[in-house]
Amino acid sequence: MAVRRAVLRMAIVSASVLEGALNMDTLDGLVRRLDPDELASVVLDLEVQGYVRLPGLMSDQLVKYLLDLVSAASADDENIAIGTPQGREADRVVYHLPYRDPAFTRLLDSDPVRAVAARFLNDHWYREIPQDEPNYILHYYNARSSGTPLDLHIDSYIPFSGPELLMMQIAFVLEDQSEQNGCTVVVPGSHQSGRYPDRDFAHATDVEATAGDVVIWDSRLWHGAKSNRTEGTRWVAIATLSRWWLKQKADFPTGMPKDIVDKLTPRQLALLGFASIPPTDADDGIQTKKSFDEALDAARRRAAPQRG
Ligand SMILES: O=C(O)CCC(=O)C(=O)O
Repeated sequence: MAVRRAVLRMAIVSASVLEGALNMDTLDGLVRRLDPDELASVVLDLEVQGYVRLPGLMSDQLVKYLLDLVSAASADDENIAIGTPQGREADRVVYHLPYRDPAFTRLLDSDPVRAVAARFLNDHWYREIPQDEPNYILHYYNARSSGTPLDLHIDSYIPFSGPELLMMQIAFVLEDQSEQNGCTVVVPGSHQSGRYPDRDFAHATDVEATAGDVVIWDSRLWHGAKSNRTEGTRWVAIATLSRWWLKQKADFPTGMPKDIVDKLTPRQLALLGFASIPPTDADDGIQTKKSFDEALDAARRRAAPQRG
């Protein structure tokens, strides 16, 4: 009887592991869609306020899966980055999330993220990829848990106003974030100021959020993060998406491990920059805009052997 129960338990466990693995392959059912009204309101908030919070976008199962990966990577000494700016040693950061698990890239390829990002970052003159598909790329993608306060800054490097933007941040909230544990802060409307931030936290609004929410901001928005005054962590995975022609801050086409590349679709590879690798010389061609098929070819040629 005990043996039968154990066998049954093992079968249930392996079925749920399998189910989890299958879901993780596509993220089907793990990220909720935006209906047209919600999408219109998200777009309006981004245009007017420069940021928006999308409640409950990720399922608990997905949040746990990603949080476990980030926590494990952060516990690993090998993860300490060279060149951490002075004064930022108390922050915890896990760099290059696409190298760690395909789910991080798949999340960026999920319907709601594509719907919002394509609206702001697609190049309408990019003919090698169909216009209803994304042609923007991943600029960098790290997970962050606050330590000391992060001054108000912009991520677009230069301030400018107008309806067009170059980059946006997509923050996947993996743990509840509050004023106590170092939540993101923003200055609503500052993306249209055309000015560098004044670094005065008094103007900023706390962006409190629950694990599973996604917060998106225009990279010109003045923003930062409060200090973490708790014993716990406040993990958020932040992807910066940019126009396809901006130089990436992480060289994903060189660094992506082969075992992960093999699990991604051509569209996901293009998102990592494999469709816009600069040619080395004239023999390599003169085209910087490539198709999904060419992204797949480039990925097969360039993928780095498995790390570790
Ligand atoms: O950790 C946060 O909430 C904000 C991080 C941030 O400002 C950034 O990555 O540019």
